[in-house]
Formats: sequence, C-alpha cells, structure tokens
Amino acid sequence: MANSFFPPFKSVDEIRKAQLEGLQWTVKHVYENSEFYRSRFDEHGVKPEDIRSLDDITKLPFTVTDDLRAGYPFPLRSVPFEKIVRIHASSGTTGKRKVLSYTQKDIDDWANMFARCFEIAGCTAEDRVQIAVGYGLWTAGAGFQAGVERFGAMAVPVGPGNIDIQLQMLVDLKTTVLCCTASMALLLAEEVEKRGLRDELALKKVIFGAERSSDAMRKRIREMLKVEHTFDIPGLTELYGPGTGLDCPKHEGIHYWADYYILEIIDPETLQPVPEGEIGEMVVTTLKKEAAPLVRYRTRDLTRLITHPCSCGNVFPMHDRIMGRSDDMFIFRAVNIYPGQIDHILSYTEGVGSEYQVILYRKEDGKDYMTIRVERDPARSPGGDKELAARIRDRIKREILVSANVEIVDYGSLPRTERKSKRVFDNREQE
Ligand code: DLL
Repeated sequence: MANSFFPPFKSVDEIRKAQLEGLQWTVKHVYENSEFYRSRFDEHGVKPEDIRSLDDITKLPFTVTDDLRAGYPFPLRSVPFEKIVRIHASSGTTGKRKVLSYTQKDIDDWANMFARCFEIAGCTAEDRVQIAVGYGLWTAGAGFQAGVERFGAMAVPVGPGNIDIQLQMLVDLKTTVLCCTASMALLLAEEVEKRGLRDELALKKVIFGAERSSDAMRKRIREMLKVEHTFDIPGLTELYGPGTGLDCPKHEGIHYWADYYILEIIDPETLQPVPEGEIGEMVVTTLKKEAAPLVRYRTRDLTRLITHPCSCGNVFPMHDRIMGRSDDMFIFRAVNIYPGQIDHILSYTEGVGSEYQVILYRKEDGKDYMTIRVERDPARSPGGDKELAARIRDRIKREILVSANVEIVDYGSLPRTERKSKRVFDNREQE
C-alpha cells in the first residue's frame, strides 16, 4: 500500500528493539514526572536505570484499577496540565469513573494506531465508514472518528442508537464499513432483515468490539448483513481507547500494535507469566504515552498470545479474542464459571440463536440455582424446545459440571441494546 501506517519492521526482533527503547523512555518519564509512579517505584526499590532488557519489566510494580480511582480525577498524570488537550472517561457504573488524560501526541499516536486497523482490514480511501458508537466521554466515537480521518476514508458519524437514521445512512450513503459494539451490530442486522433492506446495502465489513461476542453472534451478523468479514476490535479507555489492534482478513488472531505497548499475560492468582500461549490476564505497559502512561497495568481481560506468525505476513504479534474478564467469573455451587464457557457451548449447539441470559438465584432451601434463557433459532419451531433444552442442559452438565434449568424463548424476545449487553444476572445477594 502506498501510504502505510505500519513502520517498516521486518521482524519481531526489530519490534523488540523499539519496545526496549520505549520501555526505558516510559520508565524514566514517569519516574521524573509522576509522584504516583515515583513513590511506587521507590517502594519496590526499582530505578529507571535498572531496566536494561525487556525481561527487566518484571522488576516493575503492577498498576491496578484502584490506583486510577485513588488518583481521580487525573490519575497517573505525568505531564503538566497545560500539555493535556483532552480527557476521556470510562462509563463505569460503580464508584468513580476512570478518567484518562491525553496530550496532543497521545491523540496523534492513537489516530495512527487506529488508521492501521482500517489498513489491516483492507479498507481504502473509497470506503464510507459509519460510526455507530457513542461520542463524548467514552473513547469510542472520538477514536473511530480520528482513525477514519487519519486513514483517509469517509466518516459517517451517526453516533449511538437511532436505528432509523442508521438504516437511512446505510441505504442512502451506501456505507461500506460499519463500526459499532457487537450488540449494536446484531440489533442493526436484525432490523435490516426485518425491514427487508439487505439488497439496498453496500456494506462489506463490520468492525465491532467493546464487548465479547460469541461465534454464533458473529455468524448471525455476517449472514444477516451478507458481509464477507466481521473484525474484532479491542480497546480500553486506559490504553487510549479502541484501535490498539485488529484481526486481519485471515482471522487467525488480533494483531496488536506492539511498538505502542507491551503485552504480558499473567496468572491473576500468582501474578507470574503464564507459559506462552496459555490463557491469563492481559497486562499492558505503554511505550509512547505521555499524559497517563501505563506501567504493567492489570486490565482484568483474559486472553492468550498466539504463538505462530500470521499467514498474512504482517510481523505484528497476535493475541486471541478477549475471552472475558477475570472479574466476570461467578462461583456457582463451588464451580468457577466464566460467561464465555456458556457462550461457547451455545455457539456450538444447533437450533439456538445467539442471545441468552444467565440468571442466578437462591431459593428458600438455601441452595443456589441457575436458569439459562436461550433464544430459539428463528428458523425453528417451538415444537422441539423440550429436546433442545435437554441437549443444552446435558452439555452444560458434561462440560461445566453444573446443573442448570434451561428455558427456550422466542427469537428476539431477549433485550437488545446499542451499548454493551448484560447477560449474567446474579440475584443471589439480594434474596
Ligand atoms: O469499550 C473501548 C472500545 C470501544 C473498544 C469500541 C472497541 C470498540 P471501555 O469502555 O474502557 O473501552 O471498556 C473496556 O471492554 O477491558 C474489555 O473488557 C471490553 N472490551 C473492549 N473491546 C472488546 C472486544 C471500550 N473486542 C473493556 N472483545 C475491556 C471483548 C472487549 N471485550
């Protein structure tokens, strides 16, 4: 491509060299400019000059969400206020929001990373990119917008919600790329199908993220919108926002921009690195971020590194999809369960739609119960519900080792959202 947003790295070793430079810069920068980091490093007896190789990263202390809350409203600030040009905040529902600040260079770097996402997805300047996520404090709208503009395609900034306008723009402007949350992609795809608009669309790609999506959900979106590719875009407010990586059209993993951050995968219990390729918590250290750098920030997101190079030839390393968060795990009758395990079973059970809810409750007998409500595949009649429920129950018993009540409900009867879907409802405490 004539104007590539990728630096000309030819090998992983070249990226590692850039990583060491970035790590040394970051450690020095935060030690000199952030009271928080300096006292944390001092407590751990580590000085910037102790970081001589990439392996020395393990000498550095972890940073956690509570540190962000404690430093509210400008946590981790490592530049004077006059260098901060913007803030974003996560839409956390409990406690204080996580507010992160950006310098102009941070904003530019973020746009550059985001432009790579459009490049790796095979977009061109001819593409029309509909941005169907929230603008404002959330990083999503501003991130996609800057990414599209930096890349040089046409942005159609519809923002969140407003299904009628979304469909009107998709049809009238002949949008070719749709960017949204996974839930919004499903909602829009269902509306397109319901209103029989599919043949009026020019959509080729959907880029969605902000939440976990199951294989079943992605397949339904692809089928309903008749698009060739859906891409999984990860991102979190603390690490700029969306756009820190993307899967390429080979879909072998999510390429991540390792010249902007180091990704470690650790065991959340022992805090030690997991063997390469095993699932653990993502820990990120930024390499160029000025205003609010992250040093070994524990994201709570679970994934694994993909150890083989991608067949697309891009040297940037890959991690797997984000499989959930360590704080999503719930304990049911002494078994640790991640919602992703339920997603997985439902995705490979014929006859179910993509939406489900897990409801946990406690009865008078003092015992915990689980009901899983699952939507029936729209092509199926309710006649087979009993058999379908039994099949799901058996698989849950066999694979997760717990008993659940399974209720099959009509397709489309569970709530749809434009934001992030909530699928697990734990009512045990209140009862
Ligand atoms: O959700 C940023 C974003 C916006 C990403 C739009 C992609 C698209 P936060 O609100 O700070 O930022 O939430 C970050 O959402 O730690 C993950 O748990 C989850 N998450 C984000 N992207 C994905 C994804 C945005 N592709 C938190 N797959 C993260 C699974 C995701 N989970």
